[in-house]
Amino acid sequence: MIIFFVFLLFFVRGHAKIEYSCGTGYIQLASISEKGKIASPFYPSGYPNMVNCVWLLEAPSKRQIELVVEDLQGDTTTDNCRDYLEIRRGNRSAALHYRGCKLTEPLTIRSENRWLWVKFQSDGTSATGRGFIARYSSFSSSKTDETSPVIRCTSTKYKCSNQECIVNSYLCDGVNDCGCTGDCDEDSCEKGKLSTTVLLGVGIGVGSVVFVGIFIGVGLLDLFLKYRADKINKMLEEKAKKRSRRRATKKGSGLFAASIAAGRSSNGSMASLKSLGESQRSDRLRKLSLANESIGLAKEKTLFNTLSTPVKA
Ligand SMILES: [Ca+2]
Repeated sequence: MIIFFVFLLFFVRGHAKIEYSCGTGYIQLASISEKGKIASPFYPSGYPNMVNCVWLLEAPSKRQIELVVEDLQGDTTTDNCRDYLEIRRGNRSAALHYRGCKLTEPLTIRSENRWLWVKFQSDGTSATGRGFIARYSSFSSSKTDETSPVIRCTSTKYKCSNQECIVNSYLCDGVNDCGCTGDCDEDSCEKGKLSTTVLLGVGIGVGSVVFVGIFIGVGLLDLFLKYRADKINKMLEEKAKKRSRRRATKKGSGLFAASIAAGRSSNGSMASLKSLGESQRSDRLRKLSLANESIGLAKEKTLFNTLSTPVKA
C-alpha cells in the first residue's frame, strides 16, 4: 500500500506542470522596426523558486540585437547571487558577457553578430526579488555573419523551442530543463495524459481495492484455520471414546474370568470334602458356604461399579 502511494506520488511529480511562463524562448525579429520585452516570471511581483528561463534573440539579416536591462533585482539576502541573470553576445556557446543579480541603473548590451543569449535562474530557497525586465530591438550593422545561431542537437537529445538541447531522459520529469514554456520538455507530456486529480482518484481506488482484498483474505484464512482446528478436535474426541470403550471391555472380561476361576475353586473344594470325617466335613461346608457368599458379594459389587462408571468422553 505504502509502496503504491510512493510510486503514485513519484508519477504525479514526474508530470507536474510548471507553474510559471518563460515563453517559447526563440525570438526572431522579422522586421527592422520590431521590438519587444522579456522579463522574469511574474515581474515585478517576484519570481518563484527554481525558475529557469532561456531566450535566444535573433536580429534580421545585416542587423544586431540591442538589449536594455531596465531593472534587475534578484535575491538580495545573500551575497552569493544565487538568483541571477546571464547574457552572452552570441548563442549559448559564446563567452559569458554578463552575470549579475542586481542593477542600480539600466544596462545596455549589444550582440556581436545577429544573436543574443539571455538566461534567468533562481535557486530553491524561499528568498526572491522582483526579477528583471529588458527591452530588445535591432540596429543596422555591417556584420555579414549569417551563420545560424542554432546549435544542432545530437540524436540522444531533445530540441527545445528556445533551441536549447537537453538529454531525452529530462523530458517530463517535472523540471524545466529547457528553460522555456510551450513546446518544451514539460509541456508535451501533458497532452493525452491523465490529470493529477484523475491519477489521484485512480490511485486511491486501486489502493482501496487492494486493502479490501487483503482484509477479505485475512478473514478467509481465519475461517479456514478455525475449521481445521474443529476437525482435529473431533478426531481427538473420537479416539478418546474408542480408547474408553476398549478399556471398559477389557475390565468386563477380567471380571468374567475371575468369576469362572472362583467357581472352579469352589468345585475343587467340594470334591475334597468327600475325603473328610463328618465333623470336619460340616465345618468345611460352613466355611465354604461363607467363602462362596463372600465371593458372590464381591463379584456383584465389582460388576455394579463397572456398569455404573460413566464412559469418559
Ligand atoms: Ca525536464
